[in-house]
Amino acid sequence: MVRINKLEWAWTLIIVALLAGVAAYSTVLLYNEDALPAHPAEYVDVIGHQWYWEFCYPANHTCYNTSYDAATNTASGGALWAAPGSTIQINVTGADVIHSFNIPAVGVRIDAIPGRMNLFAFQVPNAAPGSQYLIQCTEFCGEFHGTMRAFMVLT
Ligand SMILES: [Cu+2]
Repeated sequence: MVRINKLEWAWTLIIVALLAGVAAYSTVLLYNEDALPAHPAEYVDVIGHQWYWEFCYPANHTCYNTSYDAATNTASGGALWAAPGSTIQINVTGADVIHSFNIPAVGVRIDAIPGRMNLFAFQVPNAAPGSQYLIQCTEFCGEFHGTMRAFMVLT
């Protein structure tokens, strides 16, 4: 029969306690990471379509379809307009297939899934009004996936 001495018990229990502590701490952290702000500066509904982004502003009941021109790397028709430094909430969904809404420079990426609304909040960079941040679909969604782009424009 194997005898476990006091030292072995001690180091086993210390490790178990450490791991339990790390697990509890990171669970709370991950949970809070997804928490939405109580009063975001604005709400924007983001809808992914083959192959363009639609931005809706519930506060003034308007929607804009963005059209991207690859030749000039510009977009017209609409944008994700946001105030510098503000915290905004985006409600992201897909109209046809799965897309993914990504603003690489800001570290925002959230899937746009038909039949599902993904809620996400982030802080807009505190940069000069007029600054533009590329938005790119990052879930392969068909023929023109590569040019499924738009811009976040600071107002
Ligand atoms: Cu897409």
